[in-house]
Amino acid sequence: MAPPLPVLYSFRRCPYAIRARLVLAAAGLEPGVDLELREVHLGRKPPELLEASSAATVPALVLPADAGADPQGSDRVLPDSLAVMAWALERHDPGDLRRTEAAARERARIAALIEENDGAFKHHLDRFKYAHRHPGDDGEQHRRDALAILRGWSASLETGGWLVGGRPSLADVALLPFVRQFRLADPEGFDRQEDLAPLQDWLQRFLQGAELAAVMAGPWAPRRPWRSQQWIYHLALAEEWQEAKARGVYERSTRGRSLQEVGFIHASGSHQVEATYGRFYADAPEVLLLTIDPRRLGAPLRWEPAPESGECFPHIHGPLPLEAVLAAEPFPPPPAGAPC
Ligand SMILES: N[C@@H](CCC(=O)N[C@@H](CS)C(=O)NCC(=O)O)C(=O)O
Repeated sequence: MAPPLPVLYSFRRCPYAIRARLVLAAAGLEPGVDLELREVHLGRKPPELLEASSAATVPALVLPADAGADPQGSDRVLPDSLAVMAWALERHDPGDLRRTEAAARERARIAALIEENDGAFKHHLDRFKYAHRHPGDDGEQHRRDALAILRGWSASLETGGWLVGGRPSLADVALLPFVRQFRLADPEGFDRQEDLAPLQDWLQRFLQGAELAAVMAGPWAPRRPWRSQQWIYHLALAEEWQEAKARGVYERSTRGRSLQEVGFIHASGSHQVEATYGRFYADAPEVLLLTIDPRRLGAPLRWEPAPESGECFPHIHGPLPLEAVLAAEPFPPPPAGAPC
């Protein structure tokens, strides 16, 4: 069997995820071949991401344990774009994006630009672009503050050039997706800034280049949680799940029957969900699929045969604690929309 691929949790238009995908591509790592690319719905994060990374932001790269080196080893998680980019370039940096051979001052300049982008520029960008999320803040002032930073970057660019040392560096790759996002908030306003001509040219080359087009194209896995054999699943009526959340514990066994009546809570393995839904829930109004981490159950879990078919199903012999439920999602999942 082929060894599992690293998994990149991503979101198509997230600037952090875009820069990670750009650098992975620059390092020669191809989605679908060298890594699995999973498009995340940020409002319904898959349990695997929640489990892997406490920040649960994208991008996050999960590197499978090296079973050869350490049979007991566990997956390694790179929880943010900086870690993903560093890992990728550590493996292969054909364009010397990190400037390993250049003067230390170039590397310091790269680090300082990324820090300014991820700190002050992102701060102003969010408060200008998403002004409605920051009531009381002066969005226009944040736009001016962001523009002042852009002017500084523009002044350091020769027309047709790059931020550090006359050829592309990690600073360009790391900052461009954020400047793209700033422009998208008000393209005409951005293009009207005559004193930003070198920066506009730098951005346009990026927007029209093959690298960006490649990382914005597929192959994307659909936006829904990925089933995993390590979890078990339970179909719940939305109303009963809401009640359980209010009470602090879930004690329904299956549709129309309680834990007290049956003695255990019915559940399904990852391969059994659709059939269970078809047998018992297809005509129910609002159904949720609960993804359950068996390690967080207080009660015993036993795989036991169903009397009619003999097929084994997981049974939870006690109440289901809310903290064992990694996700509660409408089932069947709503149709995947176009990534925005
Ligand atoms: N410092 C992180 C920031 C990543 C980040 O904030 N990503 C956003 C999407 S653009 C996210 O995942 N937001 C979801 C959340 O915060 O729950 C990095 O460099 O990767």
